Amino acid sequence: MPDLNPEAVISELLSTWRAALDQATTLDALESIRVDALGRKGKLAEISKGFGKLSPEERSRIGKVLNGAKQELESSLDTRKAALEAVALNARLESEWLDLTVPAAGIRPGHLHPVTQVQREIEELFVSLGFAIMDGPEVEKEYYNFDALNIPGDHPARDMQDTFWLHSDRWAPDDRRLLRTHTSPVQIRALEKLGAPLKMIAPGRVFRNEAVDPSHEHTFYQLEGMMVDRDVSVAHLIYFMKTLLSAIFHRDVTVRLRPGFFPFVEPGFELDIQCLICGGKGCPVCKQSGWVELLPCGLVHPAVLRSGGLDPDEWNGFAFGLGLTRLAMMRYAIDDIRQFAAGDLRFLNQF
Ligand code: FA5
Repeated sequence: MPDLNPEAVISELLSTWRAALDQATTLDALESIRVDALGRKGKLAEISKGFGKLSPEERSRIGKVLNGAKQELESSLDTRKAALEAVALNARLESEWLDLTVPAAGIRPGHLHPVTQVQREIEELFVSLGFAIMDGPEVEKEYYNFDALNIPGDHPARDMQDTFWLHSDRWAPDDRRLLRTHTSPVQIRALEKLGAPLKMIAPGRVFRNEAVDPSHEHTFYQLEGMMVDRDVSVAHLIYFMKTLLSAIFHRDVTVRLRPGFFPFVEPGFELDIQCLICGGKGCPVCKQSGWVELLPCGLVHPAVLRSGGLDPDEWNGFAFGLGLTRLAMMRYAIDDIRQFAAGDLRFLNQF
């Protein structure tokens, strides 16, 4: 210890530290004061090293002063640290402050999928024409999807619809089920349930094991339509098809009617629409043909009427199977069918 009076030295140091503590604005600054004063190699430790040379009385007197200084410093350091931490916390809270009473920006309401929008429009139209809206199961019996529609097991028409067959121990081997390949099974279900005369539409999801491309999906929507009464003719069919298309497109669209084969209609037609993506010039959607298959239809085959429990000598009718997803493509000029189920909100929010 230097020869100076230790009490005077301690008192001098204390006043320096008090001033430094008052000035300290960071936790780092506090730490360096603590190390300088109370650290193992700090100033107070230095002073206590000289205690061996002191008389017992001096040691006791100066020891008390030293301890008092330590206690004061420790407590001042704690107090100052708590104050600095409180300032830091306040600053953080201030920067993160949010006013919970400010009204929210508002929930962004969702909206119907474009295919559903078109479906609703067609439903409204047909309800106004006196048609019922029917529903059928997506997991369908082989009987309704094929046999009852005049497509027996060995019929080549089954190859036109590559099918997802389902397997379960719960179903008897001769009770085969599948994901319906079209909405036509609802024709039979509707006849069984409501009988004739009948006017119904049946929108819904259908499935095919397709090679997917801009106009083909494995999962897509169709809208079946059926009218059964006495003396229904092709003229009725064409009237309803024209009414449907002008209601959807609100303008003249070019269509063509050509013969088409479906085992459940006779005669059968394909109603194609001139491609609205390319205006008929040819593009990937219409496979460069200028035409899009949209609305196959025809007069109900007598075998189908019989499957539905009706006498074909008394009743006849027409049926159609609108490609609803393709119609939505034409309506909104969408050049890739895969957009509909991709779940991309940037696409969906445009409708
Ligand atoms: C049928 O599914 C018949 N059940 C339609 C029918 C009903 C004919 C009643 C006569 C009487 P088709 O396989 O052509 O027919 O499909 C009907 C429509 O569904 C097509 O014109 C097309 O618009 C649409 N379509 C067919 N396959 C796909 C596919 N993979 N992706 C998207 N749309 C498709």
